[in-house]
Amino acid sequence: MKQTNWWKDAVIYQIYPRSFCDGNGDGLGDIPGIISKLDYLKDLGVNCVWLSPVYDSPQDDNGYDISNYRDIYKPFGTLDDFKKMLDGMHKRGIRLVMDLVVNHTSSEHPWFKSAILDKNSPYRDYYIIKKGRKNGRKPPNNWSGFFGEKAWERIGDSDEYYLHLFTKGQPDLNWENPKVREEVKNILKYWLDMGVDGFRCDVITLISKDQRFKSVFPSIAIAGQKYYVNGPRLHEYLHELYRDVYANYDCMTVGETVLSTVEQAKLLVEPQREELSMIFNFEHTDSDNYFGVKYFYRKFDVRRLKKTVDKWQGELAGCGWNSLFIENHDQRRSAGRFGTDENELRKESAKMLGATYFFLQGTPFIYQGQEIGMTNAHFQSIDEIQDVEAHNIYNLCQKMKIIKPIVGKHLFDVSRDNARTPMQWDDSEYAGFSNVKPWLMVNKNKDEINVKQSLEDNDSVYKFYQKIISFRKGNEVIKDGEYIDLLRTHKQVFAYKRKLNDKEIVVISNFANKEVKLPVLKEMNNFELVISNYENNSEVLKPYETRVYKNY
Ligand code: TEU
Repeated sequence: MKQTNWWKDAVIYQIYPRSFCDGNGDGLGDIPGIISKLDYLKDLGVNCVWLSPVYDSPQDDNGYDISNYRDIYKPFGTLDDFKKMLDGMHKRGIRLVMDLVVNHTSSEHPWFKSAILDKNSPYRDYYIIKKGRKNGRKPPNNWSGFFGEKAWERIGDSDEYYLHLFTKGQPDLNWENPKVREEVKNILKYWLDMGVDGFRCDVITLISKDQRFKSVFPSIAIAGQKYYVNGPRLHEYLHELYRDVYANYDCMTVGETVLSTVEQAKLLVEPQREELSMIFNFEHTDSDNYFGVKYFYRKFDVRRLKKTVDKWQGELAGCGWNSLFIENHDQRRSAGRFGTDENELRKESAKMLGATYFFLQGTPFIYQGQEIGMTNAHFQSIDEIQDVEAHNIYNLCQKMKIIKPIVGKHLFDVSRDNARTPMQWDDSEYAGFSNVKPWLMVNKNKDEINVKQSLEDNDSVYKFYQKIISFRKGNEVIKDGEYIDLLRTHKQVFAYKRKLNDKEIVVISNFANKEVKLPVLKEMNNFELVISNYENNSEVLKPYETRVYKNY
């Protein structure tokens, strides 16, 4: 099958189905709700959707725990609804990328149920089940997972344990078993044959585990990562999926590569290696924390962000493809994080962030609500939060007196639920998301920040996103041009150039809430100012001002 690489021209919109739109009045978003908003997506200008999981699931981790890979979670709709949605997207020129969660299943998956019920079950070897140490009294090793839990759970009162790098309800699959890999390939084919255009591959760098299962020097979280992140057979497995499945479809894959270095990531995306189309790297999301741990808050400094962006843009040039994002369902909202979400400059800041990442080399992703400048929820108590990760870490902090003051209230500010509050469609009681009380609280600012208002206001963040999307479309300089960093050491300005032959685009953004005089702006006189968030073209950049220039 000819690979057209359509994804290099895509602008991808992420939908978190639970929080997008409730079509059947149960307080939970669903597929009919998404169908009712397809024209909205088309008008925004995106041409692809990444849909977070809609498969059948007990929802311990909001669908990232799948109990049936071939059916839809009932409260979200039916397979027929799904097909209708897919068809509606394709009719509007929008492709669909599904979430593929195959590092683990749900503990409610029939494979797992059979595996733990019966030692002779053919599914026993689908999972990673090992004898514990000390006659089963201690787990097989001291690994811990991502959500503040130990990585092993004892099976009843037997001497055996199963591995789960996320919650107990998310047992890890045993990719060493060729049958598991065949199952995964069949799942991929099932959806691709239905017409789906690709996959966002959840925690894909965790699928291969070092089979020695050795203990490590103890640490609070993610102990053992050197044995399960970028494991020994990762590349072999991914290439196998490519060879047996992806190569036969004009599809794309984007791998979630938590904790990967740029060198490791490169190996996943070099086209001749035939593994993944692109990857999500997270290094830039660590520009406001210490040690890559989001709970260890550190004041955001744009120089750290620039350094990371320069690195990934430079290293992948010519040998891989970047994915570009500033928000997703696991990250808090960007305006109050890398800019401000305080009312006065909230809009300017959201627009500035949009323009800054949108013209880098790679494929941009927009997370639902980002295009109207939705902000963090400002949770006041753990009871307002639903997310299993936040609850686990909260409980861990209660137990560990040293950690408690370090994490403190910050736990609420970094909680994933900040990004998961219901999409704000209008200013009605439940923000037009639902007509009953939603599963998670609506942000208090729904009267000021909502889609209805954004469509009426010519100066809205939404209208700005329409502009940047349309400027990107078909623009070869943005797609293929070289990335050149400018003003590298500047304390508050992020600036770069994209260059293809004689054509140049320059982006200059002020990341601070104060003006800055930039003599270099004089040199921009022979450029055309194509996009900006202020009516102003002087040598001074206003707070959170952004300007995009071109010379052709
Ligand atoms: O996230 C993987 C992941 O590493 C996260 O646990 C991340 O470290 C954390 O969310 C940061 O707060 C993926 C999905 O995106 C996430 O929603 C799932 O919970 C997780 O995998 C398990 O499937």
